[in-house]
Amino acid sequence: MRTSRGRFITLEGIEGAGKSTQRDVVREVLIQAGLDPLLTREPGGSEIAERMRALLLDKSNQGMHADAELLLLFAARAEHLHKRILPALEVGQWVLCDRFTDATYAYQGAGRGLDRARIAMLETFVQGSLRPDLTLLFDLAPAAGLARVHSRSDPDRFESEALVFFERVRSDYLRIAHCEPERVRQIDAGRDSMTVAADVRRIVGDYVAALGSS
Ligand code: Z5A
Repeated sequence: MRTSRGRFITLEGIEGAGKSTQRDVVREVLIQAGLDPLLTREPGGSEIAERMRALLLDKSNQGMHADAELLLLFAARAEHLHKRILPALEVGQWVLCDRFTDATYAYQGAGRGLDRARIAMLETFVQGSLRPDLTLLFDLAPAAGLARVHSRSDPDRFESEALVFFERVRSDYLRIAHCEPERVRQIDAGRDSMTVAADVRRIVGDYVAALGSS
């Protein structure tokens, strides 16, 4: 199945919420619908953007100014958009991206305390009118998410933040979901992976079916 323009689906949530795990479920639903989605992530997703990601996650860059972090994220996003996301959407391919600009509002806006209006300005500058068509927000208590990722590996620069930082991030994600209920579908990620996957299959399946019948 091909539409004239591809659809842009994003996955959001705090660390350990299960985005990577559930990305495979979304991909499977799309493939079953005859689509061949581009899987990608932010920050990163293209060669130069991945180098910017390394700078952003590197724990030895602890002193990075919040404005520099914000600009670096949008610089990486510009690269990623022009090199991979837009070319795919333009030829009708669907794009499935692990995190996008909602993460910037949540982490840099609420987490770091940067002005939302400045983020909105950069969003329009870099993306024009492009916004995700569908966003799955995996909502989880930060203590539970951090316990999942800390048992996995050495924490990166973001994962080294205090619990209160992630509480602000989570609250802002919930604010966004409240403001845009059509685009952002909130999923309780505190349940076991199979139960979460059933919700993901239903939401994405319904979304694809609705487009097919419209
Ligand atoms: N960032 C930003 O600040 N601003 C921005 O604009 C953007 C990003 C775009 C990217 O790091 C960092 O960049 C991110 C925000 C910042 N902060 N951090 N850290 P990343 O891509 O490396 O990190 P992540 O996106 O948070 O990925 P993650 O830590 O891997 O989380 P996840 O993908 O949501 O979870 P997962 O890998 O699927 O699962 C984590 C573990 O939990 C794993 O062992 C699973 O087996 C387990 N898991 C998953 N689901 C479950 C359930 N349901 N029950 C029990 N255990 C589970």
